[in-house]
Amino acid sequence: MVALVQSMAGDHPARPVLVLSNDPAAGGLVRARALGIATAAVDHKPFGKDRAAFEAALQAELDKAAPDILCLAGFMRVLTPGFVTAWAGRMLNIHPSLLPKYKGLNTHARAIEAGDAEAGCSVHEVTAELDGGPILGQARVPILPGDTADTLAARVLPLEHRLYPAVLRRYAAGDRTPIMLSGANS
Ligand code: NHR
Repeated sequence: MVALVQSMAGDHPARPVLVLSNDPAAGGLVRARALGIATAAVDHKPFGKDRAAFEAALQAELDKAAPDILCLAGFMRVLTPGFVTAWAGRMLNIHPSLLPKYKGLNTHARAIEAGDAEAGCSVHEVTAELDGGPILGQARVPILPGDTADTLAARVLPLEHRLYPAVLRRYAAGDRTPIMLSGANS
């Protein structure tokens, strides 16, 4: 999220208008405020299993800020088709695997367990199919002997911080050509 916010300056076609979290205690809200960005939080817990009511509260915050594009970054609540449809073609996510491999959770552990030679991250459009929308960019790194989910995540993270801003810049300008990054040192 910080990498995205900081990227939107100068000749970038977009500007950040709101950082919105489902966790009122999220550290990212503090960091966003320090960067001068408006913030809001909608705690999902009081809504229990009523995802639609939670999303209506999210949408109310979004209506106030009126963003053109939504970027999920570490957002861990599955969104219902109703919300996703309202934002069709305007919502991105970064997922820590080389999609279509390892949709869902615990991606790095699953890549190691499978004996894969490579892991990485994918930026994709959010559709009703979880982690299944069109891929807009990927970055790959080698999986090394002795890797754990944590060491692998630490190798992927700097590439996430490069890939997502690069994809957003092009997406905001109307370019959906996928961006592919690779290499442990790239
Ligand atoms: N919603 C839709 N409709 N489509 C996608 O592609 C989505 C989405 C919501 C979030 C991010 C995704 C990820 O990158 C994302 C993509 C959370 C879960 C999940 O199972 C799955 C995928 C992603 C994020 N969430 C549980 C839930 O019940 C809670 C898990 C938890 O809190 O740890 O919502 O990883």
